Amino acid sequence: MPKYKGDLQDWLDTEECSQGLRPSKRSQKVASQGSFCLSQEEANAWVVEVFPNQCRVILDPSLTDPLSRELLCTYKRGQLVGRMKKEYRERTPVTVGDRIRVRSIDPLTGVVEGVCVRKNQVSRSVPGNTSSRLVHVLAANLDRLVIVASVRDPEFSLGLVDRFLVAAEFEKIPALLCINKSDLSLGLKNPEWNLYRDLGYEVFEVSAHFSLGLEELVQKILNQTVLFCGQSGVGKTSLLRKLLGSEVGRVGAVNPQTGKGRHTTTGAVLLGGPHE
Ligand SMILES: Nc1nc2c(ncn2[C@@H]2O[C@H](COP(=O)(O)OP(=O)(O)OP(=O)(O)O)[C@@H](O)[C@H]2O)c(=O)[nH]1
Ligand SMILES: [Mg+2]
Repeated sequence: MPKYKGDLQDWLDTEECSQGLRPSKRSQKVASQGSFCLSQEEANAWVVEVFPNQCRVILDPSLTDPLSRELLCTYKRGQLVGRMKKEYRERTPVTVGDRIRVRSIDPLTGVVEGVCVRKNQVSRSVPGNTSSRLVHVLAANLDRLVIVASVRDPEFSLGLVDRFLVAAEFEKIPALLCINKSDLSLGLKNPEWNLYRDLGYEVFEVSAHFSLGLEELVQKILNQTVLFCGQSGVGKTSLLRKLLGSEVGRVGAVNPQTGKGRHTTTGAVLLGGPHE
């Protein structure tokens, strides 16, 4: 299935969407039906992954079907209109972590009928899109942001950590710092990240490779919906593999010339099942 490309030819940059602030009559009708502001009680599923025009969802267990089921659902672009803001427009009407109402079509597929109001969201501007403020909402309804950085390979960067902290503070999402690759920090005295401890943030020094410090981190995020974010190559996927004990995602070696990651993971996905 095609993934986001993030350029001007991106799959949602149609004529209708690019006129974001002047939605069509049909779209206005969809919006006025209120399908973007469902109450939590009206929802019956979680979005776990988003594709062009489709998303993978997990249905809540019901009395008739006590096992939660996974469906591939279509969503309408018109549904985007409901959350359109003056300052920006969102690339998709649903994102990972959204609570939605779904109508099943058959045991494997369905249609998204509505989306709940989000308690928070983390977004970034779509790269290469300069003509309008198009944002990519990475995830919604988060209990915590785990900002991952590494001791080196790639080098620790205050600026990058700050950017994620600003996003967390803006959305009032509790954040913590996870400094990975602690196996490479031997002999390092008073590292830069101590600054964040002084500011009151919790900092966990861990090593995915050597399973160091992971237990403390697990205790902190247990039963929460958490977004792991951070620069490419810091070891987010490696950490998730260790924490979830499964073969999730692909781990990619850092470029030995530049010391930077290779953007191995390209999309967000809700792992380990939803938490209410
Ligand atoms: N020394 C050391 N290397 C690690 C550790 N954790 C991960 N790595 C290495 O760091 C590199 C990048 O790991 P990934 O898990 O792919 O990093 P990522 O943050 O998911 O990267 P992107 O998907 O590109 O954003 C790989 O070569 C890993 O083997 C660690 O604890 N210590
Ligand atoms: Mg990755």
